[in-house]
Amino acid sequence: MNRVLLVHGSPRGGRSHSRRLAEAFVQRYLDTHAGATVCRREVGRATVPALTEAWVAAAFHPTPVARPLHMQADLAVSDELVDELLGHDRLVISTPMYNFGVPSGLKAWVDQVVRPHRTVNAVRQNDAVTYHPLVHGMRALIVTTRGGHGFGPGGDYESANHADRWLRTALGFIGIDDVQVIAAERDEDSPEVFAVEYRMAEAELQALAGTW
Ligand code: FMN
Repeated sequence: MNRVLLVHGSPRGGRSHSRRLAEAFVQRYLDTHAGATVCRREVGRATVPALTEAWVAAAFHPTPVARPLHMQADLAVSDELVDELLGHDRLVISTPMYNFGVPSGLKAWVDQVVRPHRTVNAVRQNDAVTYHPLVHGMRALIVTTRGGHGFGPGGDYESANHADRWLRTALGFIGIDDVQVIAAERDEDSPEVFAVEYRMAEAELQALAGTW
């Protein structure tokens, strides 16, 4: 228990606000949970392969144990990322909002870990298919920053938020339903205005860390 997988989505390093907020949260989490561990997965500054035709054919093979060797090779990265995810029980994702969604590296990571037969099962009965999530007992936190404002619950631009809201949907699809989102907005306003938002998110994260 208390094994944290920390996934960083920003292409920015030291300048990244979402990364810094998430790192501070995890540090506090480690300080308040004896025996807790953290493993970092970089997807913003490292290349996660986009899905290919070969990947789709291999992942959707009807009988996974009968996959030929070349198909197994096509899923090697996905298998590594899925194994890593399943080896943890806490998931922290840091990400900026990019063009109303998430940066492409984080999208690619999600594509690699939403895996038929491994993290979600599609069960066909007569003409209909139903989906059964295969990830159990995992809790997630999304730490996000945005240049604009009003993308949170009840905000004027909530419906334009395809970042953390989409992440919540995709994670729920594989069984990660316990998802919290903490955001700092207005990064594109003045530094003083953003600093207030940042400090509020920081305080919220620090308070959450002890009980999460
Ligand atoms: N902010 C928004 O509110 N909505 C957007 O759609 C949006 N798109 C962006 C696209 C790009 C390519 C960049 C560089 C920034 C964008 N921003 C947008 C601003 C970032 O979300 C904001 O600066 C964020 O704090 C950056 O996160 P980081 O410091 O962790 O890298």
